[in-house]
Formats: sequence, structure tokens, C-alpha cells
Amino acid sequence: MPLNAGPEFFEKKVKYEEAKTRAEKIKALEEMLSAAPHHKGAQTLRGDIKRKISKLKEALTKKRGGARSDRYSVKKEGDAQIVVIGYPNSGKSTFLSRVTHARPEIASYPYTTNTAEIGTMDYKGVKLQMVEIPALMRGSCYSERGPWFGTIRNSDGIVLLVENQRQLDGLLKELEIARIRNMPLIVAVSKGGGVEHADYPVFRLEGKWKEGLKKSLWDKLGKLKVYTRKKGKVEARPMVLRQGASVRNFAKGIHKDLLESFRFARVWRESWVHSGQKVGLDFKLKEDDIVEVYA
Ligand SMILES: Nc1nc2c(ncn2[C@@H]2O[C@H](COP(=O)(O)OP(=O)(O)O)[C@@H](O)[C@H]2O)c(=O)[nH]1
Ligand SMILES: [Mg+2]
Repeated sequence: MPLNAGPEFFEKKVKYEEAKTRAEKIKALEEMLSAAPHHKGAQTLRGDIKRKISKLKEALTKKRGGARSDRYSVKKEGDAQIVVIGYPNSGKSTFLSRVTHARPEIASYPYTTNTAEIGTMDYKGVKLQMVEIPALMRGSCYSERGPWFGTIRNSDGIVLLVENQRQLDGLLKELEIARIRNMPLIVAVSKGGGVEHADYPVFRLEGKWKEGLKKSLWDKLGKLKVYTRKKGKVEARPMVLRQGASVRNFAKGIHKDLLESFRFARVWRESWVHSGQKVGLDFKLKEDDIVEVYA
């Protein structure tokens, strides 16, 4: 079937063929698409272009193995990895320095503008690794910043740091384009700004916000923290399990051989009148339970 595509289309096609980076290719293909004819005979062509675009976009945002993506991946440490994302200058580093200790735990990865800043945030003994991702904005998903979306996808939760509704909407749009969905997410608002509507918990970084924000983030993660008791002494650092975990999971977490010699466990729960109840391996644990295993 005749295509009847105009000269503009072929110009764009040349541009596409000469494009070197994925981002350039996407841009050229999108231009090709808008210059392509709309008639029925061009349907296959338009379909082909669209498929190419979506493949490229996927490649650009998916976390992939190999040396190339190493600089975008941040080794997970602690009980969960949380990424802090926001527009340039929105206050991400300031936020990081307020929720993590100003110890040299905050590390810079040596990639000039593409750096991740890292700190550890304590929440009732839980260690949350906080990772500041280089600034993002509308369009970042298809730019050189694209691979950072793989880091976001690979994390356990997101703090969206914004000054206003426009930045919030912009970042949510980018996450949507990168198909990052159903992740634990909270919104932090800096610089005395505000947002009018959000489907997520919102914290203005003014007055006393820290404990509320931490609790909200922790609750969103859908995990369970349980404290270990050893010879009558409760350890400060809880064990982090998935929600619905049992004494079996807890015992395995202490030591893989503990299941063999397990006799029973005792659980202390604040809501109980008689704490220190004897329980077996199948007993379902709850947030803030204190557990001692007898072997
Ligand atoms: N007034 C005010 N200034 C802030 C706040 N957060 C950050 N800033 C300032 O905004 C600038 C950028 O902050 P920074 O944390 O480096 O932003 P980043 O680029 O997102 O990491 C700095 O001058 C900060 O002092 C805030 O909550 N209130
Ligand atoms: Mg910064």
C-alpha cells in the first residue's frame, strides 16, 4: 500500500537512523510518529514505530545487569532501602541530613552530577537506608537520568520531596511512565510549601514532623518489627520480618539451626494481661512483640 509520507517524515527517519543514544532514538521516533500519515495504509508503520518507542523506553528505565548499570545501583544495607526523590534544589540533601546522623555514613558515589547520597535513618531500632537520588523532573525518565528509575523500582519505599503540587504531580507522572506502581510512598513538603491533594500521607517539614513521618513510612512498608529477648534482656535492634510472619520465621532469622533444637518460645505483648505466654513455631507474631526462644 502506498505510504504517502511527506518529506518531513523521511527527514525524521534519517535522524532516527543517525541517533546514537536511546534517548535520542526515542525523541526521533516520536517525531517520526507525529510526521507519519494517519491513513489506514500507514497503520502498520505507526504500530511499528510505537513498538520501537515502548521497547526503548523500557530498556531505558529497567534495571539491568552488567557493568553499565552498576553506577546506578546502590547496594542495599539495613532493614529496608528508601529512596528520596525530588526536583533540583527541592531540599533532598537537607532532608537527608535531618533524618540521618551527620556521620560520614553519608557517602558520595563519584559520578559528578550523577551521585547518590546515602545515610541511615533509625526508627525504633530499625535501620532504614536512605538514598538521595540525583534530581529528577518531568522528562527525566527518558533522559540520561532514566536508569535511576531502576534504582527506585529496586528500592523498598519512596519519599517524594516536593515544594508544591506541580512538583508532586510531575514526579508522580514520571513514576507512572516508568511503570513504578504500588510502592510504599510518602510525600514530604519542604520550604514552607504545600500541596492541595495527594493520595499519600503528606508531611510538611515544619514543627515536629520527624517521628510522624518515620512512623508513616514504616507503616507503609508493610513489614513487622519484633524484638529479641535473650536471658531476660530485650535487644535494642528489632528483627524485621514480613507481615504475617510466625515464630518459625523469627527463629530462622536468629539462626538457621535454631529450628532443630527449638523447644518453645515466650512472647510478651503489650495488649496482653498475661505476658510471657508459651507459644509454638506456628504462632503468628505482631508488631512490637518481644520474643524469647528456648532451645
Ligand atoms: N527555607 C528552607 N530552605 C530549604 C529547605 N530545604 C532546603 N532548603 C534550601 O534549599 C537549597 C537546596 O537544598 P538542598 O538540600 O541542597 O536541595 P537538593 O538539591 O534537593 O539536595 C539550600 O539552600 C537549602 O538550604 C526548607 O525546608 N526550608
Ligand atoms: Mg542534593
